[in-house]
Amino acid sequence: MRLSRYFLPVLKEEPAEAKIVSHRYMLRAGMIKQAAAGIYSWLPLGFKVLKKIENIVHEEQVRAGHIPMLMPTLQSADLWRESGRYDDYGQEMLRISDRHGRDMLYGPTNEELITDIFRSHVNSYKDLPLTLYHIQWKFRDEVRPRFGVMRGREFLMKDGYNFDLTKEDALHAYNRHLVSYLRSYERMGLQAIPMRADGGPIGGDYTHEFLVLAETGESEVFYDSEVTDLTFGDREIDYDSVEACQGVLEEFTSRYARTDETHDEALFADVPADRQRSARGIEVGQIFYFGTKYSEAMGATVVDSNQKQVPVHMGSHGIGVSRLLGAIIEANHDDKGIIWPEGVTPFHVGIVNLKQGDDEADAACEALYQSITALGLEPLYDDRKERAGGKFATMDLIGLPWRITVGPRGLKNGVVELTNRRTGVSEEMAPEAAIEKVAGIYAKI
Ligand code: 5CA
Repeated sequence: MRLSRYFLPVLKEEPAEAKIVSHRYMLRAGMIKQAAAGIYSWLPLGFKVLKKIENIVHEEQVRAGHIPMLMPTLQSADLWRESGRYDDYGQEMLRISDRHGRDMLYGPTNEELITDIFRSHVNSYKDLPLTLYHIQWKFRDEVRPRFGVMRGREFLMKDGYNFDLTKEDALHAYNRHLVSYLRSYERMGLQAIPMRADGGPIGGDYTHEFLVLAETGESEVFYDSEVTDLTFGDREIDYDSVEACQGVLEEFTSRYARTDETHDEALFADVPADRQRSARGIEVGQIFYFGTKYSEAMGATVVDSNQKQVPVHMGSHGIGVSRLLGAIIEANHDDKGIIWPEGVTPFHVGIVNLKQGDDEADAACEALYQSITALGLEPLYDDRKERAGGKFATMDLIGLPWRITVGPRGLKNGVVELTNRRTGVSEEMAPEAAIEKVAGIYAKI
C-alpha cells in the first residue's frame, strides 16, 4: 500500500476523551472513529488488525477441531423466554420490536440460538462430540461503555459452544479450548493468564478467565508470580488426547491465579510471600462448563447407546476479538506510539522515502516495494512529499515492527537503514539484505 493512496486519518491533537493509552493511540493512528457511545467504525488500519486477530482465532479454532459457522446478530425474544434469560438479562439487553410488534433483541451472546440449532438437527449420541463457533458482533448496553474498544456496547466476539454426551467429554472440550486459547493469545504476542473466575468445583459451574496484565485493566487479580514464567511456545498438542489437554490445563492452572471475584486470602497465604502478586488485568476471554443448564431448559437431548433420551453437556467459550486490539496496545507501546507484535501488525514493514521526488530514492523505494510484495508481504510505503520527521512520527505512531529508510546519502554507499520499532536499533545494509532479514522474521511467524 502506498500511503498517498491510503486512508489513514492520523490525528495531530491528543483526543481529550481518551483516558487510556490504547484508546488514545487507536484514535490518533486513525484506526477507529466513535459512531455513538461504545460503538465504533473501524477505519482501514484498525480493520486490518481486527481481521488479523480474527484470522488467528479462526486458524486456532479449526486446528482444535471446532467448526466455524455464522449466526445472526438479531434474535427472536421467544428463544430467550424458553431459557428464562429474557427477563433475567435486564437492561444490558437491547430490545427491539419489528413492524409486526414481534419482540426481537440484538444478541449479547448465543447460547439460546445455538441450542435451538442443535435440538433441531442432532438426535443421536453418534453425532457427538460437536463444537461449533462463530465470530460475530454482539451488543451489550453497558452502563459505562469506556476505554474505546475495551468496553464497547457493540463488540466483536468469538463464541464457541460444545455439545457432549458426558461430563467427562465436556470437560475435555473445556481443556481443548484452554489450550487453543493459550496458543491464540501467544500468536498475538500476548501473555494471557488463565485465572479461576468462579469458586465452584469441577462439575458445578466451572470457569476460567484469561487475563492480560496491564495497569489499566479493569479487573483486580491475585497470582503466584510463577504463572508469568509459563509459555505455551510452539509445542504440538494432539487435541484429541484427553491426557495431553488435561496436562496443559494442570500446568497452566495449578498455581494460584484468581480474579477479585474469587480471590481467597487464606489460600493465597499458602503462596510463598516473595511470589505473591496483585495487579490489574484485562479480561480477553472466558471458558465455561455449565453442564445441562440450557439443554434441559430447551430440550436439547440425544438418544444414548441404550436408546434413552439424555440432555447434552455443554460449555461456552468466548474471546473478546475487538477488545484484544486494546489489550495488545496496552501491553505493547511506548511514548511514541504502538509497537505491533509481528503476528498482528497491519503491514509487515514500512518504507520511508527521505527524499520523495529524487529519482534514485524513488526508484530504490519502488524496487523495495515490488520485491517485498512479491514475497507475499505487505509493505506500507510512505511516498508522501512530507518532511522526514513527520514520516517517522507517523510510522512510530502506527507501530509497524520494521521500517526501511531510504535516502540519497545511503544509496550512494549502496545501503538503506533497517529499524526495529521495539528496540529502536537501526542497521545499515544493502536493500536485498534488508528484504531478506524481514522475510526471514515473518517466515517464522
Ligand atoms: N457466552 C459466553 C462465552 S461465549 C460469554 O459471553 N462470555 S463473556 O461474557 O465472558 O464474553 C467473552 C469475552 O468477550 C470476554 O472475555 C471479553 O473479552 C469480551 N467482552 C465482553 N464484554 C465486552 C465489552 N463490553 N466490550 C468488549 N469486549 C467484551
